[in-house]
Amino acid sequence: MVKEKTFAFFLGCLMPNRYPAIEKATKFVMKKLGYEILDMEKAGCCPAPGVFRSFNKVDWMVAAARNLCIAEKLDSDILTVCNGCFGTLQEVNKHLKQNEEHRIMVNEKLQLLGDYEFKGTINVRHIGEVLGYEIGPWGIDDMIVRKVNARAAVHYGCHFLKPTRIREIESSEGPTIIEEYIEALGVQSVRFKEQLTCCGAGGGLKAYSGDASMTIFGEKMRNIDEVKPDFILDICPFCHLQFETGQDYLNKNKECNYDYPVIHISQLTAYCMGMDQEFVGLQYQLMGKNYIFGEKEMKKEQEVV
Ligand code: 9S8
Ligand code: 9S8
Ligand code: COM
Repeated sequence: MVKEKTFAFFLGCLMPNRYPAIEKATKFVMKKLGYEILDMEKAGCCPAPGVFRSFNKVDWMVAAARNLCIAEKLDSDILTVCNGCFGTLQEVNKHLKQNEEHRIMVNEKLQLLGDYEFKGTINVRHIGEVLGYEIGPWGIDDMIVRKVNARAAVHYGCHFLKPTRIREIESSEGPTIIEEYIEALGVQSVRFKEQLTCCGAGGGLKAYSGDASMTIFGEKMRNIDEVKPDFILDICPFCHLQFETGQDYLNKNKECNYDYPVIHISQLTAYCMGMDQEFVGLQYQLMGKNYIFGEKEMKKEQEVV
């Protein structure tokens, strides 16, 4: 039996290396909501679905199963804050629970790595659906100490909803889970053209071809810029990286002039639950940019209680 209100926190690669503030914000939020967050010692890369799965499906499953075993030993469901990590871990977990032949094969290989055996006792969750469905906009009311009156361009990314038959969250054609959730934080989502397409980073594209990646991203930014949001909200550190560094790239190389703050759903939630801006990491992300939560726009905040 998995422990109630406890999660094994799967960090992935990007967040601890590039965005520790997202990690800190996530822990802050989950603690406020009464959850215990456990470290997954010796966890490795998930490994990224769009990259490793394409090269070798067996190795991809084995490496993912090893991570799943670490959480099984903690008797806890996994919490991820990254679409890619969710994509891999949720899919391999479901697949190995159902496919005995693959489970036996993967377990044989796991033995070579140490004391690991996939049993299929846990589930894998993404912060977007934990906040959006399990806790829900209705469940955070008591914890909210300030709201942000601002308009956000919500970027879902690919692996959170797709493939829908495996994710089983909601339709990838017209999702509303994140929109409805952030409304409770005072944020209005503004729809933009081609909203649900890729940010251009995933599937190894950013590493393989910076040019192709920036072409896709450039179009995304043009569509976002058309509706002039106050900030961009994401639910994935890899999309986060693309939106942050990509804007700088377009400004330097394509004569653009973007300065949209990029905020992960954990950071936004932590801020509304009272975490200091300094720790939420926003002062870093918004440095020299459009200070949504900084002095310039402080009046946009609304103290609720
Ligand atoms: S791990 Fe290694 S590259 Fe990454 S962050 Fe999220 S997807 Fe999973
Ligand atoms: S979109 Fe397409 S593959 Fe992905 S989830 Fe995060 S990075 Fe941006
Ligand atoms: C993106 C992960 S979040 S991957 O690059 O598609 O594997």
